[in-house]
Amino acid sequence: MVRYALEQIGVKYTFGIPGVHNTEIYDELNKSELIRPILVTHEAGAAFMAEALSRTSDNIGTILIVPAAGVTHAASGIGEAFLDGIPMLVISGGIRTDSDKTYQLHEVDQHALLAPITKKTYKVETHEQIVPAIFEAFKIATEGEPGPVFVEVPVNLQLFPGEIPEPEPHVRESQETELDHAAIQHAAEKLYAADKPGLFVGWGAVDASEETIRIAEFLNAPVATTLQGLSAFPANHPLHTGMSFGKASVPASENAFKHCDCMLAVATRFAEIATGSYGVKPPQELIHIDINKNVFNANYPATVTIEGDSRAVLKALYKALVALGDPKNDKGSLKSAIKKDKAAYYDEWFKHDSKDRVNPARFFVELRKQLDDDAIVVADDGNHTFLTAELMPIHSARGFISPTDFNCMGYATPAVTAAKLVNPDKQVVGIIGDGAFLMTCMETLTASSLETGGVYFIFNDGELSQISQAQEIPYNRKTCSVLHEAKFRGVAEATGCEFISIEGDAACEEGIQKALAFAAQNKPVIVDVKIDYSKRTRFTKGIVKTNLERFTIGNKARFVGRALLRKVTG
Ligand SMILES: Cc1ncc(C[n+]2csc(CCOP(=O)(O)OP(=O)(O)O)c2C)c(N)n1
Ligand SMILES: [Mg+2]
Repeated sequence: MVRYALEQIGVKYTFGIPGVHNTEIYDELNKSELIRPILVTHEAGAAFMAEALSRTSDNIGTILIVPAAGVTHAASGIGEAFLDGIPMLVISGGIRTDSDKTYQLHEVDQHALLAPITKKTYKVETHEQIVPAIFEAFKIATEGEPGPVFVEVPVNLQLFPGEIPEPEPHVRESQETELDHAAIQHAAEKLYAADKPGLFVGWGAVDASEETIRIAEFLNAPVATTLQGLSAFPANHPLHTGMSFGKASVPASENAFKHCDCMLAVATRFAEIATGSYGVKPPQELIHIDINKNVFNANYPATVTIEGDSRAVLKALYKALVALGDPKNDKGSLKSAIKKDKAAYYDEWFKHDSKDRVNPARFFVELRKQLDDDAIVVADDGNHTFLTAELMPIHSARGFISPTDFNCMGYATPAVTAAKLVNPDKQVVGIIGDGAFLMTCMETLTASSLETGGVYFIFNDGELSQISQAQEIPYNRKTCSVLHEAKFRGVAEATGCEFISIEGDAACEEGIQKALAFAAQNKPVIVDVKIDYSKRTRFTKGIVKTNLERFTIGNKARFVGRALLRKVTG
């Protein structure tokens, strides 16, 4: 029944580890011609892989795990999918429900464990419930704002037969909703009347780039993205400015949005990262489109809210705009100002002396040069994420993924493995902090077993930098954020990956070339990049400033006082 249901909804891979409560399901999947069950090294990796699969393909990421211990291991990736709005099916075995014994192996309330990080959980009680539960789980996982859904299948239902009627085939329901045409007309009029309109787009608009481009061009409006939505608007478009706007954003964004008088925000929740710790100030005229109405007015008040799928709403909005008159022209030379600001930001980085280490801007310029437009870049969570956001232009929709609102380190290594598995014809590269790599690096073994050629660029700075940088000024010490040196060549040897070391700027071109060449032969490659982190990102500088400004005078004095004291006393 489980195999039938998963095949019906089009699942091609499951990720996980077998145990006594799910081997019957594994045995069934082994017989399937449509589904390949994939063995991982840790269930956190399985969940991150499923999450990345959902983000980079039109399929749903599915994990098949043991109860309790598998569930808690996988919780990191399930939580990421939940807070980032990514569909996922979580299937686990369950303890026997036909036994009068307690203290069974793996006996905990899994539903209570998963309730806060799933859209819904199901515990099936009869054979007959299995197929409908999985179909419903799929529907809930993919409708509205997507997310993970959990289904527990007790092991006795797997072990022993039962009589049930022939199950129905799966029919995918249409998710079209009525559009609020009055609100769309209202939004069009406000945007058209604005002097300096601007667009801010998130992950939910990732499949609406075409519509977003049309509107941006019609209005001659700058486009900023969230971190998660980095690929929702092509960075090589002349109206693209960068991640976020305001003081935690790159100069192109900060300047282009400085006098913005009407903002069209699409599929963003104005969450902490995207707003630079809520340091942005959207204009009073804020038009907010989202599929989840709970995000409206949550952090910033909106003048017009439009609930719905971003693509459908943007299509209608463009139509309404065109009916209002001619496209706006670039009289203020917005595009040339963006271009100039972007070039100046790179220059600022090039001028920074990285000594004998790799200058992040040099690395990313070289990487961009060598990657195809449709390549997929996967970042983990840390300083490297914001360097990627600021210095690596992403050219295609779904061409960038990273753990965002759950913000879970360890995401990128398994995510590269899965993204490459389901996109064998695209280049897939990870930008992975050394600390994050240490958490899940064994999923490069999974890549070896699958013969997938992902590239794992480790930004090796020896620290948990996003944290150690924040510790530097207030504490003048880096408690627990300096890593013990790891020899990543050894990881490559252990997992059967190729290994390349990039020690300075001069080695970038050849190192990247070699890595992509190995990858093209389906060999996973670990690249140890001796990166220089001595220059801060705009994001880090911006959020530090914003957070300090928000402190009360008393707390500000306490923090600044301690920092000064520690500077003197060491
Ligand atoms: C699971 C988890 N643990 C801890 C953190 C807190 N944290 C956020 S960024 C960061 C540093 C990451 O270090 P590294 O992977 O080396 O990346 P870098 O910042 O050095 O680029 C830490 C510890 C987190 N986000 N997730
Ligand atoms: Mg690091």
